Amino acid sequence: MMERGTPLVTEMQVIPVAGRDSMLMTLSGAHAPFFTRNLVIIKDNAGHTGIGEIHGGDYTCEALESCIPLVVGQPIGMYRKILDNIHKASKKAKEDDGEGIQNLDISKLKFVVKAEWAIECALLDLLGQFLGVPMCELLAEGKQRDQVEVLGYLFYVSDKGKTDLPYLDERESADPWFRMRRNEMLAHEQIVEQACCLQEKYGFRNFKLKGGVFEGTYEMDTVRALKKQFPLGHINIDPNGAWSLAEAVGLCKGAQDILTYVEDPCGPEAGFSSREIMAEFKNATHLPVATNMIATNWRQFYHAAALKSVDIVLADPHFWGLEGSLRMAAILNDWGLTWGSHSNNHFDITLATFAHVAAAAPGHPTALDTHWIWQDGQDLLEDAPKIRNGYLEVPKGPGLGVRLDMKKVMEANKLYNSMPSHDRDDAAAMQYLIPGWKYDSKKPCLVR
Ligand code: GKR
Ligand code: MG
Repeated sequence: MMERGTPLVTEMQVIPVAGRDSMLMTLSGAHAPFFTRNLVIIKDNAGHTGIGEIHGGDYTCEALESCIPLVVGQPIGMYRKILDNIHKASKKAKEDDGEGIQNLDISKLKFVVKAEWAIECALLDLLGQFLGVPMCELLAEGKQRDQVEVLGYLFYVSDKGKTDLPYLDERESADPWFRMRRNEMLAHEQIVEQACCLQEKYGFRNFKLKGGVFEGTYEMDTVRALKKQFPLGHINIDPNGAWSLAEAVGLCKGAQDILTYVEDPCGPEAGFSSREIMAEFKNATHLPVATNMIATNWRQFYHAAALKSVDIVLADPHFWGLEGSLRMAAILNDWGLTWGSHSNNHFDITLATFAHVAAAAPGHPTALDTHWIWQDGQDLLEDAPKIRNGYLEVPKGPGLGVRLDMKKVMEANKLYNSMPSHDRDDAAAMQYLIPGWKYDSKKPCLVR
């Protein structure tokens, strides 16, 4: 036991893990049967365990491992100093050209993700346990709400039977959503059925359709079908910048009655950056615009704000850090803009973290993105927070307020170790559908 001050970190472990996914379609191709994440587990001499989760892959895993000497032996109360030391020690990778993900090149996602977010989370988990308060009380201005609105993230899903890849089959499940989520869903009616099934299970009132798969006109027809089914629901679409400015304006002008906001409708073109193009889109359509692609750091945000390119910044804590994401929430709220969070496939540790971060966000956040519905059931926690009536519960216990199930973690680690490659590759599955398929940031993935 420590004598005075806060407990000291005695151990930091980095455990890479993998989980199962459906053949979800996006601009970058088709999701593979497995997705990867990295877990950070930090122990202190008060006997507590803190946890954090971040994107997968060897690059991020190695970045985390290199931080261990800067974390072990330090008092948890010095977590800001620990993170500052990590920032000062970190070097920009040679291959990082600074482009970020404005073209959704997923090979660059690892440079946008901040590995130390998982360490920040684990240390705040420990500090909350030491102080006996939930993590959200330590963030920003403290807890603002008991539950956090989340949206139903709808995806077109391809027929896994067209591949020989080991996608999960849940047709025997007793749960109607689990039975549905591994099947092909490409038609408008099937996406509406997907949304109805999700509403039944999780109570969502808001939905986002992942676009960039078919021609924009087809995807907007899906949006219309969704709005018809849910006249009071908020419906959004995210084609990840696949549309040209002219196409995006043509598709969205006058669409205020069906779209609550549009996310990253267009990207860079004709020598103009995506921030300039999105500003022109907003001027032409007057639709609220969200992004997780054109403002992923403060320098990008400065230009996006100066050009008034966006109304809603989906400041994913995996990109911005917990504190950075909430600093963004405060600025947006002061400026009359809106905060939310983007997501990628994740486990329930991220889900719990999203709950705490969003619970502390000032103002009126937009319903949060989460891919969890596609992973639900693959819990690494004994007590994963629940989504009910469209809201994610905020764990009430001290720190993150959840307990890791080490048996499940080690199974997920075994799955990870059985994979020949740990990096996300959306082209491999796609090539079963379209031989020789290659990523093109301007062409929806099924349009070749
Ligand atoms: O899960 O394939 C996906 C998404 O397309 C993801 O890669 C994006 O980063 O969902 C994300 C987004 O909002 O752009
Ligand atoms: Mg997006």
